[in-house]
Amino acid sequence: MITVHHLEQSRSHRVLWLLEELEVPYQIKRYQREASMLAPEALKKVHPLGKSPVITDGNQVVAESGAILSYLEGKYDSEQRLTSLDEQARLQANYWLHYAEGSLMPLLVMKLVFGRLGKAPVPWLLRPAGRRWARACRRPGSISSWCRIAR
Ligand SMILES: N[C@@H](CCC(=O)N[C@@H](CS)C(=O)NCC(=O)O)C(=O)O
Repeated sequence: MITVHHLEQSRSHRVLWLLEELEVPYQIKRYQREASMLAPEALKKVHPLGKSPVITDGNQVVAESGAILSYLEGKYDSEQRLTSLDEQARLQANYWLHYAEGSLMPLLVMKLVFGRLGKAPVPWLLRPAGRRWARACRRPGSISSWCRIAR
């Protein structure tokens, strides 16, 4: 039986979505974030990365959401319901699989971080500077292109 080590508000949803689509039985082990928003130490006992998602499938442990999706597709989509035989379509699917984590996610994380610069738990004395920096990032043509894209 597959176990999904699921951290609240995390990329683990990518894995749950695929398992549902493939109609593969699984169980969920839930983890709560620490006050710091980091994953609890318990996740390091499953995989040294200590992040979610991670799955166990018998003795096999697989971490990294993209790697997990590839593993599940390879092992559990034997009827090729989600895997296209067409090479171009497969390349496209692979592109989007890696784009999500490799290119899109860093921008979304920056957006999240910039959005919090002016708020607690940033010390109140630093919040005005944080807000100014976040505003500067939102102005067209400002600071750097990665900032603009993250808006
Ligand atoms: N590239 C990894 C990222 C894993 C990751 O950063 N997961 C976040 C949740 S979405 C996490 O565990 N955060 C808590 C922490 O970093 O301690 C993946 O795609 O699985």
